Amino acid sequence: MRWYGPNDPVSLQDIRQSGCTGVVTALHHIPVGDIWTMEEINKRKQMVENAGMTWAVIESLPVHEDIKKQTGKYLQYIENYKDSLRNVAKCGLKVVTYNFMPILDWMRTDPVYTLSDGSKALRFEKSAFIAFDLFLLQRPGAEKDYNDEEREKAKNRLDNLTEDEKTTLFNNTLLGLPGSEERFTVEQILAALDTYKNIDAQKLKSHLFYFLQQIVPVAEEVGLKLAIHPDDPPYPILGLPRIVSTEKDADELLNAAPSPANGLCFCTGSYGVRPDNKLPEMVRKFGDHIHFLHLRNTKRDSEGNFHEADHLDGDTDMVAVVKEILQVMKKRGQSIPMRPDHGHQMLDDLKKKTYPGYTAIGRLRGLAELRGLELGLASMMDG
Ligand code: DNO
Repeated sequence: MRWYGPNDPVSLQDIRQSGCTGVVTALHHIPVGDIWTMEEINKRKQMVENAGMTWAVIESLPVHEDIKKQTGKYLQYIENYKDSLRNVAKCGLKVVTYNFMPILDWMRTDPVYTLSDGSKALRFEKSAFIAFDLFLLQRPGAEKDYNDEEREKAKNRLDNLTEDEKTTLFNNTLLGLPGSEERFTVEQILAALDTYKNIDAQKLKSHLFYFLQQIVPVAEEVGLKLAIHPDDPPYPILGLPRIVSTEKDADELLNAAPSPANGLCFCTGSYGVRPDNKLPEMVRKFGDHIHFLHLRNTKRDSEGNFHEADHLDGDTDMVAVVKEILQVMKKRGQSIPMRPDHGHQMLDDLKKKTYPGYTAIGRLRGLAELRGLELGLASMMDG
């Protein structure tokens, strides 16, 4: 499971009791771009080991915005990243997760969407998102990103919101950075978006490829595996390019710096939002380069909305995906670290304040189901 560190309301002991043997975590207190020192890494590693688990996977070693834009001190930040990789390897860690999404990480319009059983899920509602973009954020030039029908639906959606609901939508959408309570203000987000006005998908890709060509040889040399997390949701938002959304994107970035160290965090929840991503086939194709797995499920509707479904339910055929993963692990002769990504807020957790998607019980349910599925399938394949 993911652990956000000492401030996470879900403790290491909770995580251990859920059956985890390891946690994935990050040094969220270190400013993005600064070097992770061995002292800080070892301190965290010790905490995890004292709780009877291991820390082999980092999620995430964040990439500074200057690197994504190739502005300012980006060359220095790339050198810092290399130093962090070297330190991480010296401390015995194995996998480094990162993403290349401009400005924002994952985005949802509602972190407490109520399901029919009363539990709460993360949801992305297209009209609400467009209403936020056009009328609450009032992003310059946003109109041209949507057609007449989308704009009209968004206007109706806005007209049906109370002032409080508008504030909630605004805050939800700009939740921004996982692991922090930080939200952007309108001014901050508009200013940040403006800095990307001359960066299209092709340019952002070239920046990612340059970054990879710099860091992959270092990762390979020190025995680390890199795992890039896909865009969530897997398409452009707020006029920002998103370049790790499809099978083709993954193919291109792996070819930009060919090495066993250059790999993917295969997040079924993110890739799975696009019907054109065929997940079992992707696992088969990218098998040797999948260094970390996020397993979760989403349910789309015809309006372009999606919410996070139960781990074994939804649009992704989790049985088919896990079968392919087992084949890959057999072929490679090693297991791939996996975490149940996100979980519903349910039972006692409905009364608690936790990071959206990261309650203990919902993730425990997902983990238990996925482990059962894996064991069952593995024994059938062996037999
Ligand atoms: C969301 C997570 C992402 C992920 C980063 C990796 O819950 O899966 O925030 O950690 O994109 O860099």
